[in-house]
Amino acid sequence: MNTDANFVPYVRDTYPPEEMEIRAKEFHEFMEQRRTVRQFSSKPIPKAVMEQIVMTASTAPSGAHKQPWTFCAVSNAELKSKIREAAEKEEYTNYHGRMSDTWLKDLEPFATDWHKPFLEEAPWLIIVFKRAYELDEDGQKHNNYYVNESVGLACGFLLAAVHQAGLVALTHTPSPMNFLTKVLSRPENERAFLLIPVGYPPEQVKVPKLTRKKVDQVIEFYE
Ligand code: IYR
Repeated sequence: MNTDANFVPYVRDTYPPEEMEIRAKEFHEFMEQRRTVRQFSSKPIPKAVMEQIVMTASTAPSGAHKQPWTFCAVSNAELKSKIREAAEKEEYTNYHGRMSDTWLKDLEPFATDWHKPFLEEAPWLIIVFKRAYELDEDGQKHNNYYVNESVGLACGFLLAAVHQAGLVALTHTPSPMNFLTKVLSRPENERAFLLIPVGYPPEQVKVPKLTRKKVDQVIEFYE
């Protein structure tokens, strides 16, 4: 029902083209500095920072504004150990037969293996759950919409917020991830989507020597 009462005025600053270009360029330069990091300092990060980062993620657009996500922020050492143990068990199987030779070859530049020490080292693990449906008071199921798209967008916003805070993150996909439902006692309408360790980078950390696609490799203009 699109009655006027459902709508409120929206005002935001706009910029002339030159300033727009500078702002867009500066944001690009800022985001170009983001790198995925696989080692973390164990230096603590205040809960309030994590809360702000998650609330930025939660500003993402979502299907019918259902915000079909739950972010579990884990700093508890015992839980982190449990998560590491279960993830390494799955990853061992992945690296010893479940992943194709081509896949393993594609991963060589990143020097990954089944060991996942970052799951204990990082001060925070954010486990992102997607919510396939909601249950009302009568136990009726109400499906959410475009759940993968929505939660993917929220994770993108989260990574940008982590970067803005001067922290680093890893988008980790232990596979399969269903052990997280059990370890974190999540309800049956939630499925683990991504596991994102967040922390300070350790001093003198190294990252793979990568280049990003150039402008003409990623944009096709139709003018
Ligand atoms: N989930 C595994 C393997 C892995 C897969 C891809 I694609 C990566 O970009 C990185 C790792 C792991 O976390 O090691």
